[in-house]
Amino acid sequence: MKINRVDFLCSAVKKGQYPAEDLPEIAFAGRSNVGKSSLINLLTNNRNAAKVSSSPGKTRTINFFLINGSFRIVDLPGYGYAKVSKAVSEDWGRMMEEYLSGRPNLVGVVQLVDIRHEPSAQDVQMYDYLRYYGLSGLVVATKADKVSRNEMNKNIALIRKTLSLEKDDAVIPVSALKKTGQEVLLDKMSLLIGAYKGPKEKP
Ligand SMILES: Nc1nc2c(ncn2[C@@H]2O[C@H](COP(=O)(O)OP(=O)(O)OP(=O)(O)O)[C@@H](O)[C@H]2O)c(=O)[nH]1
Ligand SMILES: [Mg+2]
Repeated sequence: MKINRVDFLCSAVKKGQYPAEDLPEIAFAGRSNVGKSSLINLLTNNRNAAKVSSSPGKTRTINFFLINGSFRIVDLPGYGYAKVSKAVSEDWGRMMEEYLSGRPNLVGVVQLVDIRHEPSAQDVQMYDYLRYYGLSGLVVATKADKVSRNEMNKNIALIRKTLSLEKDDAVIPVSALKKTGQEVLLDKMSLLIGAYKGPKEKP
């Protein structure tokens, strides 16, 4: 799959602000500063599609992007940023829960982890949550340019073990800096979109 068009649609903090449920969506989750926005810019080949910043906690809303006029990429707010107040982190939990548990056109979530570190307790919690909702299976290890090939293999094995991945789950190393790994991820995303059969029945 190639992305040749990206349109920013809207930022939302609650359901009433989401776009219609008419197109399949793939969301990106991960701790603050892991590189979610940078990855979206890499995939869409657009340096400014999503805001990237050197100060963590930049993305505080759920941001919807229309891709090739046919599906959406959703940039979720990051977790694990120590400096946010209790009120902000409660808002975060409510916002994520509302989106992840109640979006019938969500086909999958790409979980991002930093290739340099063992996944944190919150990463594990997030991935378990995705698994519970049937949204798991695709993990991206970001900032692959920061490790040697040797370390890469070792760290990917650690990521697989810590997140208790199944054999069929993928861990894809990517680098937004070196622009590597995006084709493999786009192909996986294309499979998810292709398998979409319309919105899930609401319970
Ligand atoms: N070396 C390197 N740096 C990266 C890469 N991807 C992102 N970064 C840097 O990591 C920092 C955070 O990137 P963002 O894309 O804003 O991260 P985010 O996950 O969207 O962060 P929040 O919006 O705060 O949740 C920025 O300084 C990026 O330049 C990468 O592949 N390699
Ligand atoms: Mg961001």
